[in-house]
Amino acid sequence: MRIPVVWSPDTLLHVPKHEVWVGVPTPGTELPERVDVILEALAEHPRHEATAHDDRFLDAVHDRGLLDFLRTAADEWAQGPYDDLVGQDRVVPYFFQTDALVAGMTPSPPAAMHARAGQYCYDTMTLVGPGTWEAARAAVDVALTAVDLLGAGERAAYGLCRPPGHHVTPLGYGGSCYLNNAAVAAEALRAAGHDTVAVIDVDAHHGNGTQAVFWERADVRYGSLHVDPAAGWFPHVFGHATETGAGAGAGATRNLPLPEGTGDGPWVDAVARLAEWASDCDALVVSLGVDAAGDDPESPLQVTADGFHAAGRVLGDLGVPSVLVQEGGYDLANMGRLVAAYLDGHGG
Ligand code: SP5
Ligand code: ZN
Repeated sequence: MRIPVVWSPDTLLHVPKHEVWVGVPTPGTELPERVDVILEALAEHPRHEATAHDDRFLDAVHDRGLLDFLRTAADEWAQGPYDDLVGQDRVVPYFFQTDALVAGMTPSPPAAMHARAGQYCYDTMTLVGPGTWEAARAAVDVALTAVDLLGAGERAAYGLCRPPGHHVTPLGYGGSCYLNNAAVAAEALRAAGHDTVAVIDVDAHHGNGTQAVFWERADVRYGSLHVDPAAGWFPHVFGHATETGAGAGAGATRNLPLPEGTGDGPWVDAVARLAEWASDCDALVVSLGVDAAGDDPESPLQVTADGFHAAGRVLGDLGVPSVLVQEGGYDLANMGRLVAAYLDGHGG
């Protein structure tokens, strides 16, 4: 049985155009064409269009301030002088209210839109434009529709979420992500009666957002393997092995940072360690980024299609209901077959 695919045409509405990196606009990497190449590679899989869901699980994951900002930001930006003045038609923060700025004082809410952006966005690579909110919200519906398919009896379902989500914290967005699709899926699985849910994140980058959402929770575990942030990789300040959760969630977070250049053998071994750690969970969310691939422009890991197939096998063998959520992966020429390889390994 091939794993059913959930998608939404609205996920194509987000067109990042640029990322601003070290002050320089570079071409966007998280492109709408990612959806096309994945759908093409999964042409033989049953396909479902996402259905609309209310905000219940989105509200469980994110603060209203972030949701309201993202929903209105593009329109408010368009009313400002930014396009006329400097030709910028996307929301790009330039001012960040860090702890270092605040210095223990109580800041007032900024009036200017170009200052407000930095209240929620923690990098300069994650631009908001017309359609960004609609696409991000559609990606949440994709994830929730995949959860629904498990309720209808499927053993696994794949949500072609775009934009991705694992870098989004309760209050902050970044890393090409706007809403945390995997975290929303985990909340929905909990509400559907699965007592313990494991989110296993195989994206090349640490999912600092998902970790933050469940940091003090024992009922949703977060395990990730990723290129070592201590070697200089995004998200830079999180993803170290010493981060294991806090409070009720002490021990419910697990991080396996890997050296640059890590290939199939040790990468699949790390997936197996996370699988064993999660083996007593009742349901699984896989944050399925495929940017650990050798040809991917955004990471130095060297995983092949065989590695993704083996990872699917290892996690599928846990034998629990599984929602697979697309995260990163930017090599348009190869990423479709990498997703297909993982799904074939995981099995229905
Ligand atoms: C979901 C996901 O995989 N997000 C990863 C975002 C990491 N981006 C880090 C970008 C670092 C600079 N890249 C320069 C590329 C120039 N276009
Ligand atoms: Zn990534």
